[in-house]
Amino acid sequence: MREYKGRGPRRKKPGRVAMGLWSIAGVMGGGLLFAAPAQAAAPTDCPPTYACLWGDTAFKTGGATASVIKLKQYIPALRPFSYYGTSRTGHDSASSVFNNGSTDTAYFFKNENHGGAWFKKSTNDGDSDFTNGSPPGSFNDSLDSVYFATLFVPIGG
Ligand SMILES: [Ca+2]
Ligand SMILES: [Ca+2]
Repeated sequence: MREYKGRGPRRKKPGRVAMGLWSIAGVMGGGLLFAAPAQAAAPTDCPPTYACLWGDTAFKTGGATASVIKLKQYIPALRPFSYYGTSRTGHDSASSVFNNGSTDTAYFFKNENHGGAWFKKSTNDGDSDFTNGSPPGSFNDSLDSVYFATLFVPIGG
């Protein structure tokens, strides 16, 4: 409706325009429906604005989704951190991650201080299983630092 007012009374075939808009809405709706199964829902224990790591696959550590390491900015070394409620270190142990941040891509590195190989996850995206061969492959039990893009972006990132 707003668009009609902006374009003024000269337009004489509002019906056709309306159909065009409906067609676009239809295509977008179909695309969203098609994409829905591929997009992971944020795990409940990774709150908005955080990136999260778990020691095991399926966003769990020892069977608990609440047993998480989470960050809002960066963790230069995961070694001193342990998954919530456990004594299990974050060093070389994460097997699933999720970026539930608001805007920033999160970067996950094999070495401390953003060193070594890395992969990234945009907001509302994650990987539930580092061991299944799908990207990011070869990162299982190897992560040692995590940065949101406002803090560090690697070359090529
Ligand atoms: Ca693990
Ligand atoms: Ca490592």
